Amino acid sequence: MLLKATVLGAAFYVFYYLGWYLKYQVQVDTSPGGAVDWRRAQQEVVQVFRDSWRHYEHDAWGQDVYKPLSQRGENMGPKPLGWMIVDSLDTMMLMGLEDELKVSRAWIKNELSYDFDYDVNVFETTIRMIGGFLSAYYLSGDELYLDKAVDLGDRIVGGFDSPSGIPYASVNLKTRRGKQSHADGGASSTAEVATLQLEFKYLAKLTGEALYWEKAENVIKRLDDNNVQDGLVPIFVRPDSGRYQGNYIRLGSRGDTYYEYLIKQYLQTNKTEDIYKTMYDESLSGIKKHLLGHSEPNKLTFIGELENGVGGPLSSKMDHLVCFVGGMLALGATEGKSIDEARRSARWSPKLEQDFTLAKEMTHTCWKMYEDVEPSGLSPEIVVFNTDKSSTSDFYIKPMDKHNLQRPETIESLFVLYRITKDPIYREWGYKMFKSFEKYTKTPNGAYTSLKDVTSTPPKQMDNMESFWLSETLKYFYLLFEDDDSVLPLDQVVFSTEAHPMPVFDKGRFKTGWSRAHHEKSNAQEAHPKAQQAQAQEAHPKAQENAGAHQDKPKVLENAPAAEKPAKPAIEQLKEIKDELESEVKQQAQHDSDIAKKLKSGENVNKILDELIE
Ligand code: DMJ
Repeated sequence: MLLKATVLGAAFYVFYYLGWYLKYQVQVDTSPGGAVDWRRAQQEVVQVFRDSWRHYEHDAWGQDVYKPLSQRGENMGPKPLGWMIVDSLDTMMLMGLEDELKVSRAWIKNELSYDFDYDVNVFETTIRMIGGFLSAYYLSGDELYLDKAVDLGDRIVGGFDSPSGIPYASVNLKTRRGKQSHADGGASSTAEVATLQLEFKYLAKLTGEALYWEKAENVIKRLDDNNVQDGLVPIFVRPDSGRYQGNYIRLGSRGDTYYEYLIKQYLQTNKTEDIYKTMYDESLSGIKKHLLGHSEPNKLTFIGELENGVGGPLSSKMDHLVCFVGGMLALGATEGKSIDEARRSARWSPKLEQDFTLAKEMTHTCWKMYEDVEPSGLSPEIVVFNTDKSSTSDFYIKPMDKHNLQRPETIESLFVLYRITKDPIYREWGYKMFKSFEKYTKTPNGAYTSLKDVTSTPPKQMDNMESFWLSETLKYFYLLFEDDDSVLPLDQVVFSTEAHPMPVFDKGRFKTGWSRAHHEKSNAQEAHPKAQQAQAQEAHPKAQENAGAHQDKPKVLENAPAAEKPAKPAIEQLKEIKDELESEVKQQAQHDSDIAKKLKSGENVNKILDELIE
């Protein structure tokens, strides 16, 4: 008996240990051909979303701010804006969380109104709320979300009514009047005013309302009128004059998404608006020329800051926010195709290969900002790269910059790079990052929160969960572990800066309504006068309701969104216009000759005139 018990006990121990070992392997063996089951990794992400959501629902339902440690919430103004709920809708659709969606929709329908006296930030409200509604509408086709986007869009667009058309920092939801920033001498952030265009142009496309389109593109025109050196823009701009304020240049806060939305505007309208591509390319060569640095001892490529403008010294400080750059560069080089396909295409060039290499280098640097940080394996908000030859580590962290807000930029780049290259390394890095978030940002009661200090043991937590944890970070983790490339394909969908997917579309009746003042050659004169006339006639949303605004019907995710019809080649468009004009001329000639015949035959002149008037 004793012998049997000993043998059984030993066997049990061996099996138990083996089971634990295998489980451990699943968690850490991310090597190529290793044991990670990506489907399961994806379900782990869903579980983290669910837990985050469940606690928010329980502690702070409907409120804009969530404090997971003190288990309470609050609103930013007198009434809720839907910050958490609206920003999360498309992630829930993607993950198939029907129950959560149902409750959220009901709350939006019954509780959410924007008709109250409160100043909101134009940029944040656009990217999180309007963007959230628009992508929810795109994925579900549910009109409630479009109606909400239109209602809020009509309020926010008042913020563009400055002397220059550059939006003020804030706008009052009730009066729809813009308010300049209380700080920064009343200037707006460059990134903020130049990161509204995807949302307002898609809103224009869906409603036919030209005002959204014109206001949004005018901002880029006014910025471009400043004719900056090498496409690098200062981070503040004055809504009164449209002039830049100061000469601080960076791709971190207040500068970042200006560059992101240049290339994404080009992609959104199916590569028909070259003006944005030209501007993006200019900026990119400016970045390469003036902002790149390399750390010691490992020569990590970083993008630094020019506190005194072009020509001044390069600071080696880099915000985590800059980490979107890897994804942006990869998207710009390949236009969302796989790298193999892009390389085979006629447009591929040594310059694009160089852009792509930079994309990989920057993504690697951003991964190191996680991997090299002990004990958490999570990046701080800001690092300073060491460039001194004697350095023993690539970067250091200042005491005030040790926090981690569960930001998405690095995982966003990993997702884009993985989709484009299929190199498993990006998933492996991503999975390790995910496990670190899971381990260190989980609160004692199972919610998720941000960190105060990624370097302390254990990492100190902070009492706040941002909505972008749900709308961006977890969405990009989920997509990184998705095997099916037809889920939100990168050449058919553009992700907003808040990770809200919107379709690539033909701009149809809309046109690029501006050209670059300081460039001899006009980039944008493409619209036939007839097209302009048509656009003017269709300015009101209601006029559009039945006018094919949904020609590319939004699809639910199981049937991954289809591409819009590709734009017709210019030569075909010109032919169509020519045919149309010829037929108009013929009709007119026929008409004239009919009248001449009638007059000759002595028909009553007044009758003929009546007919003509009619
Ligand atoms: C988000 O709101 C957006 O990604 C924005 O572009 C930058 N800041 C946060 C995430 O870090």
